Amino acid sequence: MTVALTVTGVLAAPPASAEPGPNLKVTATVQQGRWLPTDSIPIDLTITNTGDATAQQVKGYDSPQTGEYFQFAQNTWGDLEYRGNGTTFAPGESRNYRLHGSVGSLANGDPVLEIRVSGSAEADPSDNFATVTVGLVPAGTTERVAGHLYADANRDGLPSPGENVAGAQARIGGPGIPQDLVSVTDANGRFVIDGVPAGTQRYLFFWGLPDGWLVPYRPALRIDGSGPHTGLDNPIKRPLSEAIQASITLDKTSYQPGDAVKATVTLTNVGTVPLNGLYAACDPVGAANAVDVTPSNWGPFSPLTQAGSLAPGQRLVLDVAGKVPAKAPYFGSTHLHCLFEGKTHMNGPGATGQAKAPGMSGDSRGQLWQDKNGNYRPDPGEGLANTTVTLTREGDKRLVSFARTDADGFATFRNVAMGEYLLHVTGSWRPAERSMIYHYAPPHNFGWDFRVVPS
Ligand SMILES: [Ca+2]
Ligand SMILES: [Ca+2]
Ligand SMILES: [Ca+2]
Repeated sequence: MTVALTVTGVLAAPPASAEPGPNLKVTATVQQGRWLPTDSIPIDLTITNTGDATAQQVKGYDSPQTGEYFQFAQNTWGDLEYRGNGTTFAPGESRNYRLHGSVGSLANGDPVLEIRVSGSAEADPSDNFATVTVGLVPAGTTERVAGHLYADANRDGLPSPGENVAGAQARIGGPGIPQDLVSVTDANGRFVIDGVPAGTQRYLFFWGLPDGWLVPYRPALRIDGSGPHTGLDNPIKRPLSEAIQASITLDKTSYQPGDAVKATVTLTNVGTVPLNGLYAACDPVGAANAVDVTPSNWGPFSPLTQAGSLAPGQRLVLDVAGKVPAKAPYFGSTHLHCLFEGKTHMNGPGATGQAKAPGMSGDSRGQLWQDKNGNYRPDPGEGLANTTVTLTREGDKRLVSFARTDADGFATFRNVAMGEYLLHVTGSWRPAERSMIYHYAPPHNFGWDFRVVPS
């Protein structure tokens, strides 16, 4: 009761800041986060003008008190930046800011800093600062990292009898770890690494694995004392391409835009174990002339369901319906290119079915040059002049066009159907590298140039 009365009494008293004018007030908080070096640490700021006049030239800055140095990020202060003109706060106005910063190490303990704001004609500076403590992971914090290494020979994505990998080295490295920490896996494939120091970039990797096995990607471990990192599952895999043969054929050799395509996709499990969780990942580069296939047309092999399966020895033929995209003639061809992957598998096989999409043609212009000054760039005077060049089709090597270079080494092949071609040079020169021309219609076109060397 006494306390309550006292508090009421304090609140009822006239505030010390009763003077007229702008009167800024700041509060600040740091999120709890077990912060580590390289973390971007947020500090939330609320600035209020409790006065009766507009605050001008309002700026913010910090004053380190104790602990690790807290480095504010570039431009994090925004319109409060103390080297700028400052900002304004109308009477009663309140705004929130989120500042970011980081620490370089944990050695000096939690940073304690004062956040201060200043403005012109401030009525009462006594509440213009707030003190915050940034809660770092205590210096010297370590964790145990332990797990299981196994070779997923039966491709079920799980540890199975006989799959333990013994005698391999599990290693952890990263910034601030001068030498990798190492544990050799025991007969059960288990490893234990003690004393892994705190940090955001703690990489677990393996040496001495059996040949040809693949290690799935694992992001860096965050070691901040909150663990646990003691049950890490580490399957290694054979490439799925060893177990699946894949092919794709299209039902026609030539299509028009909008034509229906029937693709025959043949998948054979040439391995000895069942394969599950399979799916087709098509057109990985997003080519504008790739056959459009609605994912559901893949049935269980849809990338959305990832539920395809193949029994040992099974040969599965999928009829997959698609459509030729409008852009196919720009490239002179259309294709269905797919990788066959699986949820718990790595490095599946790829297959491509391709067909012509005729109808567009145009000029193809480029340059031949000899690198007289050895800087791997065409320079003035390096063009290969007055030389006959020819184009042959990539597939059947048929000659489709010829041209002659001008004084600067430029040649133009006239009215060539869109597609891929090989360029040849007559006489005593030849292209230094494979001279493939990707002759596509605008805006997918790009010029070409080839360095030549004596043949
Ligand atoms: Ca104030
Ligand atoms: Ca297994
Ligand atoms: Ca040059």
